[in-house]
Amino acid sequence: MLGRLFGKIRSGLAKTKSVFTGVFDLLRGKGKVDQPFLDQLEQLLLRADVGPRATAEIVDQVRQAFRDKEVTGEVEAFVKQQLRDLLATETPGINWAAAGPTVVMIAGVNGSGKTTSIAKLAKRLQTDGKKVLVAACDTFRAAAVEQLTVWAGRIGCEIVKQGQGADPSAVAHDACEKAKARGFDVLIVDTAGRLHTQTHLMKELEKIHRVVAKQVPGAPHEVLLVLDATTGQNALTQAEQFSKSVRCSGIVLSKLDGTAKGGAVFAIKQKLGLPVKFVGLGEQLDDLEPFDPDAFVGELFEKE
Ligand SMILES: Nc1nc2c(ncn2[C@@H]2O[C@H](COP(=O)(O)OP(=O)(O)OP(=O)(O)O)[C@@H](O)[C@H]2O)c(=O)[nH]1
Ligand SMILES: [Mg+2]
Repeated sequence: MLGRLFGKIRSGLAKTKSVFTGVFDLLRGKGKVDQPFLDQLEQLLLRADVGPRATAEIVDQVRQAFRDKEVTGEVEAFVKQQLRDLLATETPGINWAAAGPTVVMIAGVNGSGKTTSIAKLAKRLQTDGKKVLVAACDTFRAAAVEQLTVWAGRIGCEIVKQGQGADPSAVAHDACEKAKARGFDVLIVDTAGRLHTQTHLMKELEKIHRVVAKQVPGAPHEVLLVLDATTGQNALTQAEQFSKSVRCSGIVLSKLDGTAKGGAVFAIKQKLGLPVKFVGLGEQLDDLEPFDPDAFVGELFEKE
């Protein structure tokens, strides 16, 4: 089981890893930690989507610690530790409600992977023994309700839905009532894709937020923003803009399998302070993993 899981993370990270190869080749090479070395480290980290701020911080720390010293294994270990520290979080996994249902709201732009991630998360939590309910609050498109219904059927979890065009907050309200009355452990709320510039849709999201907060104490316990990893630094801009309207608690980074831009996790955490809680590694139900910073950094630096 562990081998298979590790294999999936490994293959899911293959593309991201290929751009980090330059970083570890440099760190495992010969020479001195001089200005050309630091410049090259900077270029390579930027190319790996680590982002300007996080990159500047790492390069600065390396300069301070090793200036004009020989490049040894210590420099590599130091950079790895810097990368791990960037991702360190006090709130890994789901923030569970002390009592009653835990409400997880999912938000993000169109097509970022929200509905698929919900299905994967529901499956994972159900496998862990939780009683899971999903709410189809993307009432914008008929196909969206249908999509979640198909996933729920496949997983064998219950769903609360209404017709297309229904008020998403009303669906959220019903779902909260059901979750409380029927002893569900988790309610996962799907929402329609939206851009932060669509003011009325952002207001709608805030309304869903208000409704669940009123229905369930402490809810929403998580507001997870689903970001498409293939968009790299754009994902960062999206996260920044979304979190201005809705208080997000963490990120689901989807489609990591299809991109070399996974280094964006460093930029996201560094710039927004939002932890990446789960990563999507494919289109199937089993392709979601809790994000483990140590394993992530370790894997990036693992030689083939
Ligand atoms: N390769 C890969 N594809 C993914 C992953 N997650 C989602 N997808 C695909 O991305 C596409 C969009 O996924 P959805 O879950 O429908 O995205 P959404 O955010 O709900 O979309 P809207 O509701 O239209 O805003 C689908 O084709 C998914 O199969 C992932 O981790 N890896
Ligand atoms: Mg969707």
